Amino acid sequence: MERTLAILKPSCIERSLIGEIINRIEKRGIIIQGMKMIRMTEEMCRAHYSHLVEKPFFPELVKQMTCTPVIVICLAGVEVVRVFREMTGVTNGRNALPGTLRGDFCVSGQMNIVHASDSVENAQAEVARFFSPEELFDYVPENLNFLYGAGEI
Ligand code: FUP
Repeated sequence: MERTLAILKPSCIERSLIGEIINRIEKRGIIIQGMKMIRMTEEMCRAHYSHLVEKPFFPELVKQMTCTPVIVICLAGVEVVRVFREMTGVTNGRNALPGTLRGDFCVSGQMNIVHASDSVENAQAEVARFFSPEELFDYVPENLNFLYGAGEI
């Protein structure tokens, strides 16, 4: 089973959407194996958004990601990296399809409420960056056989 990283960003926290997003994650059948509130630092932003450090909007991105605490969540499931990325929708909420988290809850490319890892490789690195091993649980629900059919896991 794969793991991926979700971050409920300051725009999610400020708009009181924490419950909505976690509700959607749970209802979809995605398993939560770690969750905590943290305050991101500029250094953490530089590591997490290393592909964007040279962009002109990077200082604004740091400001935006550090202005309130965030909630980091380790999600687990079969192909969960792709499943949660698709559930999140494209970067700009104005272009995100209805039914996605960004498409249903935001209208911005910056204040886009949720981060989702974009590849299996990045997901592994991001989960390891935000969680120590003892903060992660190999928990799966008792009803796993009703989340997935025979041979899917
Ligand atoms: P995503 O993987 O969809 O979160 O998108 P990116 O990694 O490309 O961007 C990360 C964050 O940088 C976005 F969520 C918001 C911010 N960003 C901007 O502010 N302006 C841009 O043009 C692109 C990204």
